Amino acid sequence: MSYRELFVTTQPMVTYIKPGIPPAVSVFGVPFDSSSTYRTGSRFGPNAIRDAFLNIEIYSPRLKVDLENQSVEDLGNLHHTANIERMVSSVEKVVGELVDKGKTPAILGGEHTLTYGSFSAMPEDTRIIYFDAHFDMRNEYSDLSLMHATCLRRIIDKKGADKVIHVGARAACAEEWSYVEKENINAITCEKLFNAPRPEELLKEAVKEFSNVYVSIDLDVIDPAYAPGVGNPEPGGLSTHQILEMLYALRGKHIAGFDIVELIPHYDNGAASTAAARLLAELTCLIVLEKGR
Ligand SMILES: [Mn+2]
Repeated sequence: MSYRELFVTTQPMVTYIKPGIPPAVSVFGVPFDSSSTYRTGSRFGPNAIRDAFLNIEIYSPRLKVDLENQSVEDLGNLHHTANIERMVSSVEKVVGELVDKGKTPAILGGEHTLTYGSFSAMPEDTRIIYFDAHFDMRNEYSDLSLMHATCLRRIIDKKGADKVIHVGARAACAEEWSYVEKENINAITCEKLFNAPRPEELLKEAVKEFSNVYVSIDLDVIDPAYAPGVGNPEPGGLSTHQILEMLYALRGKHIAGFDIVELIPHYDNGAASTAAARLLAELTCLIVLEKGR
């Protein structure tokens, strides 16, 4: 053993490997925020989530999985670029390579735009569960056709509306609401969620027929009272407890990959970053359970 191994840490990287146990997830960060429409700074999100993750308990009493006994690998962050197409194409290539190797990508944003790249690399039978306060289904915004307010629209253009389950909408322009209706998109809006006795049952029902899912979480789906550090805060959202219940409803599904996006540490008080870390931990535990480890 060297002094480096004894005294020097690689944190905030969250790699820890238990001998003989392949990594449950392969974490990588996408420090990209060049097309943010309101507050910028989500490029600082990935390391803030890592930092929070290193400071929460990673035993899940609910799922009875102890991540201390599992392996997680952290690949680091994507090289910074301000070019949207280049970022999206790099994400698609990295995710495609991970999927080919049988690994499960866990992506930390950065802007939601990255999901266009990551979901493009998913196998054709994968459905996306898109948690967001917004629909992200504008056709164009800020003179851009691919950016974080149009991301899901571009995914639908490419993969089809039947691939999408949207959860948590409460803020979108009139054109997006009519687009959702016209395309018959499965949207579990906040209005539906808050009128259901057990909101997580709505998601359970929506994914009933699907075995492979990709989970994309814009932290603004959570109410700003619980997660203030996001790019486009929107009142009237889920509590942290409610989104966790939604994730537990996915127990038994094959989660092919996931992302947690739009954290802006500079507007946060620690609530959104620890919520992101908790979501990272619980999603990883669900993956461990599904892999039967
Ligand atoms: Mn959003």
